[in-house]
Amino acid sequence: MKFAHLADAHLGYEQYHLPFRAEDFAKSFKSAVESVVEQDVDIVIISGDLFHRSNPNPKTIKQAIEILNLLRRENIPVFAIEGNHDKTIKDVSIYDLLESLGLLFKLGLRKKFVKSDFLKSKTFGNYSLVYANYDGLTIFGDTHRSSHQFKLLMEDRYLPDCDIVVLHMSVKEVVDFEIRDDYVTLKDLPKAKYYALGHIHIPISKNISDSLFVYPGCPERFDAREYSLKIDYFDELVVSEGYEKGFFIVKNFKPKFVKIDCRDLILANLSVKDQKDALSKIKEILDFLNTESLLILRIYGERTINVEEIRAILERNVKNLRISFEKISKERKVEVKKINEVFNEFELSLIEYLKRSDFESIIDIVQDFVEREFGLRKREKKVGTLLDFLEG
Ligand SMILES: [Mn+2]
Repeated sequence: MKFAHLADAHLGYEQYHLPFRAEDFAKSFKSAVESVVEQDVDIVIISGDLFHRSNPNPKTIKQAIEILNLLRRENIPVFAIEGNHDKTIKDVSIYDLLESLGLLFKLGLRKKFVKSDFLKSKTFGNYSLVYANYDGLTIFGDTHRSSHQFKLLMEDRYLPDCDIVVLHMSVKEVVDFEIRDDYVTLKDLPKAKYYALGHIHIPISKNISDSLFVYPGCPERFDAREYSLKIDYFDELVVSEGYEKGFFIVKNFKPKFVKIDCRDLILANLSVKDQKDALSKIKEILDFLNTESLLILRIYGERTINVEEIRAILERNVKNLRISFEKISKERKVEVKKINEVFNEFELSLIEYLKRSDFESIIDIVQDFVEREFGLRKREKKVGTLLDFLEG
């Protein structure tokens, strides 16, 4: 069995309010699907966020129909789930519309029982859990849910162990950078051979105890973190390559990443002394730009600079420029004093005393310390008075 695994196409996303970016997202998804058709796969799995919004405009819907039609023409069934961006609480979602058109099969909980060539239903309370059975393989999945809701549903084992499970969420052990939103852990998931995941926009493929956990990522550059190239110019010029974009072809449960060409998104961070320094640094980074690229330029400096002059130079060299200037204050020298320059002898001996761990509470320590230092007997003095004494 050979399948393609895609996710997070985000069709209709006018990044930075630029209409041509929505075209880019459609182009990248189309290139991915064209590449899928060439690879002669049996099925396609889409792990959510096919659209950027749950109510895409007619133009975006038309793009989706035309692209998915490339797969239908080849009789390649598409199994999909809704992501956090394109799910809806309304009765009919955009996925239901595409399903009516025969362009995909939607997996997950529904009010109605479904049975067709590829789809089966399993009863879950008042709902039906719609899953796929293809070539003897069971493919379960569901719409994006909060980790709280997902864990509650999994307490009742709503998703059973299966061959492939399709989900749109962050799985903590799979994502090795800090997750900014909700996540689940491995123990929350059903057992499967292949976890067809969506939601994380950079490609990740991990093998954990004989199971594959795969995020294909977004086929376009969704935000500045997904740069193609990063230029840092503080003391010296440092250029680092960014992330590849694409999807996975999985043959006999072995995933292979397929790269898609998309527009460059270049992130540049510059620290400058003055306008002259800024212009000379800008001149040096021109070689890394191209007239089709998006440039996000962040300039940091102690003195205000003429951003418009820089903009005029760069605008000729890139497709779109986003430029920001942030004034930074002079580096403040932090003097690190030695402990005996800060505290007097009495305080130092108190600190040493506080480090002792053989006392039950801080009050015991203080009582004992005061008794030792000043010869006061703790039985004769109340705790409150002791504290008053210390504060005074
Ligand atoms: Mn997404």
